[in-house]
Amino acid sequence: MEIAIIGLPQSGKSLLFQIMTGINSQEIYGEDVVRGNAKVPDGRFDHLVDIFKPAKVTPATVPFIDINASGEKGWDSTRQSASGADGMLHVVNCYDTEDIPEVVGRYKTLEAELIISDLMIVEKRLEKLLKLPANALKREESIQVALFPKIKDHLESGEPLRRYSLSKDEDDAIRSFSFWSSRPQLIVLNIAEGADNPSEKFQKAAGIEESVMSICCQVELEIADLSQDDQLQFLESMGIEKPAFERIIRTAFRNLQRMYYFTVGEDEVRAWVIKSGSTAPKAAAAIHKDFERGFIRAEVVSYDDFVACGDTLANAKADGKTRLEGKEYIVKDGDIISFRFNV
Ligand SMILES: Nc1nc2c(ncn2[C@@H]2O[C@H](COP(=O)(O)OP(=O)(O)OP(=O)(O)O)[C@@H](O)[C@H]2O)c(=O)[nH]1
Ligand SMILES: [Mg+2]
Repeated sequence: MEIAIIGLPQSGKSLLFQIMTGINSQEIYGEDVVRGNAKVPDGRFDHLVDIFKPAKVTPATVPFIDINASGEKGWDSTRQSASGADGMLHVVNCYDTEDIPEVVGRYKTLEAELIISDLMIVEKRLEKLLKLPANALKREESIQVALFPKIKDHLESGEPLRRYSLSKDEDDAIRSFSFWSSRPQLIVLNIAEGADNPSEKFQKAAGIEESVMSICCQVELEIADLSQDDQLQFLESMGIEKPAFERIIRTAFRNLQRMYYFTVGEDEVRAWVIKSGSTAPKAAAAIHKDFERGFIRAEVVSYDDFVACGDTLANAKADGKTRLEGKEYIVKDGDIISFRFNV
């Protein structure tokens, strides 16, 4: 699970990466990708930490990668380094112009680069497969031979692969190619200080359905450097309620179809990241494989019930808000869980 930050040169990728992860990738020379984790901001988690005052605090994180690539060659050479990215943040420079058609043009320039880079892979692969006799093709290769002429046409018409609907088999058969244009995108407009939020106008003008968010990277980098109290004061003085980068991280995280549950105690308050829709034993495996194998029950209280019961587990239990859930239980975001297991 990873999110790749892409964008044209000087769009503000590394600033955004630094705001979210605290890592200044400009200080790391000679790497075409830099990796770092961003904390997922969550008021519920902060509240649990306040209540339990644990020795150790482990919030949910999202791994981001800052990618330095441009031009079709660049996209081709960094493709493998970013092959584990399930999603992308596409940063567009909006700080030196407010002209929407100009900004849309920048967005489409990079989209076209990615599409052409994918197209070259498709053409090369198809050429190779067509040289083989049909009866020598493995199952996956037969799927590719049938599919690639279709996705070639699609790419040639300027459309990204994420807008081509693939069957499960087709999806599996092309996964190893790590196509850039097949991954979901969140578009981030890097705007100038004090500029109006252009997200909606951009989305309309570009004719896209992807989510679009705006942030002033330069200002938010200053905010991210401040202590929490100073942050609040600074935001208030600017009439902003929450820094935009927090919403960007949360949205990017949700787009990966992930969520988390909490474990609490005096030793540690921790958020465990799992796939949305996981059963209780699968969720337990995030802590330890043995928890899944020896799973007996999950003792679950929802975050809201916990708070409603005066922020104590004992009250939640006394009020009948603590549930004992079995193997079929689908864990919900924000559940506070303690597992019973037997190894
Ligand atoms: N005025 C202004 N300049 C910005 C803003 N965001 C980025 N810049 C400028 O753009 C430069 C590049 O920002 P980076 O974050 O390094 O951009 P990048 O996309 O990582 O650039 P490359 O890695 O070189 O492709 C910064 O040094 C700033 O001068 C902004 O919000 N306002
Ligand atoms: Mg950079």
